[in-house]
Amino acid sequence: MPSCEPRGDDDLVVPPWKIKVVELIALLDPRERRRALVEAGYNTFLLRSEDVFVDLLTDSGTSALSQEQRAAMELGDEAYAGSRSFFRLERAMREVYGYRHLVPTHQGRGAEHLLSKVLVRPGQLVPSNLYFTTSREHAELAGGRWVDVAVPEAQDTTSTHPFKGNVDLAALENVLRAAAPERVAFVRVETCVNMAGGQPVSVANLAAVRELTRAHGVPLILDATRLSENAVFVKDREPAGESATLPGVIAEIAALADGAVFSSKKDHFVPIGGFLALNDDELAERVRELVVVYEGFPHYGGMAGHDLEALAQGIRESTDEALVRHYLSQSAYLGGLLLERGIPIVVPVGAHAVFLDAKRFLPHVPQTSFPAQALAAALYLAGGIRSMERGIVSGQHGDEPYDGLELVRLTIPRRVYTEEHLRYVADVVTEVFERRELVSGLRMTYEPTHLRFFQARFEPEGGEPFAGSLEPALASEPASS
Ligand code: PLI
Repeated sequence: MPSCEPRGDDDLVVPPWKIKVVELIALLDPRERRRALVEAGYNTFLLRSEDVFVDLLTDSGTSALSQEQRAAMELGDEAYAGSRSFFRLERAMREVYGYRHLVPTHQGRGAEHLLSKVLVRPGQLVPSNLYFTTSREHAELAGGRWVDVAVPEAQDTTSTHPFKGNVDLAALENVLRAAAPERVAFVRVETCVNMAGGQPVSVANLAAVRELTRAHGVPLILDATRLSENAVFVKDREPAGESATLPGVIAEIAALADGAVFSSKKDHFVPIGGFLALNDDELAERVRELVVVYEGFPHYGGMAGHDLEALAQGIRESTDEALVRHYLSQSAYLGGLLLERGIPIVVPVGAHAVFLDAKRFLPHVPQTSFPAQALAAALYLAGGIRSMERGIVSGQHGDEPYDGLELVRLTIPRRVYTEEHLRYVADVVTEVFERRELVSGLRMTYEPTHLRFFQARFEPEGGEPFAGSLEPALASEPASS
């Protein structure tokens, strides 16, 4: 039962917002869903949004704007240079995160690109708590080599470690010791590690990473994309966080790093935008030299003036504890429903999504047959739910063998869906779970060179049975005309 304050881990918090504008959605009939899925090559990225009922592909750029953000957008100063909107954004960033320099970019990967261009030289290492797809790609395009230094629990979907986003300090120290300082480009620590299930990093761990990087003279850069949620986990799970305010913990985490990359499409509730924040004057100058080549003038960096305004307001809203707690309670609630029904998910439930463990969900599908991709396709077929593969398709690196996490992400957009939607999602996942033996694997028919998960295409390994076999589950729905 929902409450204003969460009483247990899985309790929904009553939303601290009400809905003013709605977007209608509709569930296609089963035959139409099958047609849409086949046209999309069994890749949920390639579905049209109008063919989706509940869209849990991503929390990126899919939040509802607040009335304050919309009002602020009216003030957008579209001057090419010296825009008032830039200075309002800079003020908001400094107030909340405390960094000296702000370089806006069109979204997070724009900031990753600039960061890699200025910090990574060929052959240098980038140690990180796991990886994010675009973060690793940019470091490697600049000639760097990604090194995973996450704690082993990050890869264990059943471990209840409260901070599975932590860095393995011994592993990091080994990397730093073995390499001369100039061989390490920077250490990257992601808050609420996306690919591990949205798992937080503790302040104690981050402080220890700070010490190590300082001792070895290597910059420490956060991927602070989901910093607000991480800060709430710190408040709830770390003794030092208990008496602190949410803005206090956010500022404390930010202060432990030399700079941060933000995809503002998540915590900052904007459809587009991101930035690189830095303390070092000279580094910031070098980034500004590049931003004009790749993004735009340093006072807009690929965003419109009204985007800068929505982002400035969004940064402030991301420190509102009631908003962040409600958001976290939605993931916890959905995860709780699935756990009650014996469905294998990543525990503890993380920040922005519930992650189904496809290896345990579909034990009969070998990883080489893309079980998470197949499961994401089955969820769409069964109930029009769009989710995202976060397994071998996203994670496999070149020709290296991959036996890592094989997850399907049910990602919750901020301020968008209600308890009824979440219950519907849980029911559809349950239905597929009950008929899981009918889901067969896929084979890849088209593989793009870069970030293949976005546009790869698949077909069922066994011809048609995959699509056909789930249809009995849909017998209660009206037949298509
Ligand atoms: O999608 P961008 O370019 O604004 O941001 C890239 C990016 C960087 N870091 C992290 C941790 C991300 O999660 C991230 C983007 N994530 C997406 C698109 C997602 O669906 O999770």
